[in-house]
Amino acid sequence: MAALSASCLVGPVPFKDVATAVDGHSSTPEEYEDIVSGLPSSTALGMVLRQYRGSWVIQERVTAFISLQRRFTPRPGDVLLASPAKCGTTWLKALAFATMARGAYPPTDAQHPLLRMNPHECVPFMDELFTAGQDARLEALPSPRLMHTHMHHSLLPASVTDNPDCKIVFICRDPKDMLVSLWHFVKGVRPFTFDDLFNSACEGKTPNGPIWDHLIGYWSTSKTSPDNVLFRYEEMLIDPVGHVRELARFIGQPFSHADEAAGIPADIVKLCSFDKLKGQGANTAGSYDGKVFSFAHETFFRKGVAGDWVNNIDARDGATL
Ligand code: PAP
Repeated sequence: MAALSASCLVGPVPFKDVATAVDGHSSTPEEYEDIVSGLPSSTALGMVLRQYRGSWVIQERVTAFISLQRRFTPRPGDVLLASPAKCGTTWLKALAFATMARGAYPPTDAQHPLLRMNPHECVPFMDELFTAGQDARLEALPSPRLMHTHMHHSLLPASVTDNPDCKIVFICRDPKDMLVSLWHFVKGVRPFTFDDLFNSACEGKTPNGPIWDHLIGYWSTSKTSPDNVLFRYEEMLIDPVGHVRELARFIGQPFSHADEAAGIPADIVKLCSFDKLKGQGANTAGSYDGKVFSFAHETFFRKGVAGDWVNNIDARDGATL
């Protein structure tokens, strides 16, 4: 599809349609490299991690996070999705995009973007764009923008966290299910065992670890700030329509009586359901190609259930898969 011209659009638009029209590249100041080399480091799971402001960050991402903190300028209406890895990001991206963009793209539209592209192509991953020096692509997006990060809350710039015009939606999940999901996701491409992963996670040394600090950071702000909301993957599975309503309210686009009468919330849930998305050609083929990692689109869809850890982790001994 031809790249969209962002100037005449209302967001969010499918990121992939706009991104190809912009080729922003920003260099990393040497000063950032000096900061990275002075940080504590640890090798875990075949990766070099740096401890940056309490979080273990993949070395290649640290300069990106510094750039993001210093250069990212939020706009009124921005919505930031946040999550640890493997907690339901793909689903939340789909639901948030379908909810925010329902005016331009009704969820029953046969041409809906989520039927032709992976949710990660619809909603940009800020950490990767700053790592790849492609953050100018975010500037090309029309407002309101919908974006995603795996960063800890404590690493986000104050211009985002102290900004009532910028909403943050965090999704979390039982860490045991998260680890099992992560293991299946990376096992073909990473040289470590599940025991290695489990033990590293218990030491806090996974990318964007420790998991508990990641959760507590967003959980506590969700309790104190009306601009932060926390969703649990397990609760979303039980009541997806209720969560879509809450999401729409939270971002300031509540469903009208007409939307409800037309069944829009249920249609969004149906469009973004595990089975529907997993079966789309855009998700059975193609790949996500980042500067640090590449993954086939199909690997973002495995089981989509809660509690699968019982089939994978021996509760008496900890981990073995
Ligand atoms: P990411 O961090 O790489 O983006 P993320 O989407 O957060 O991954 O998590 C993937 C999990 O969400 C997978 O869980 P599982 O391994 O336990 O099965 C994946 O199956 C699940 N998932 C993906 N899409 C959906 C969906 N539409 N509904 C429910 N679960 C989903």
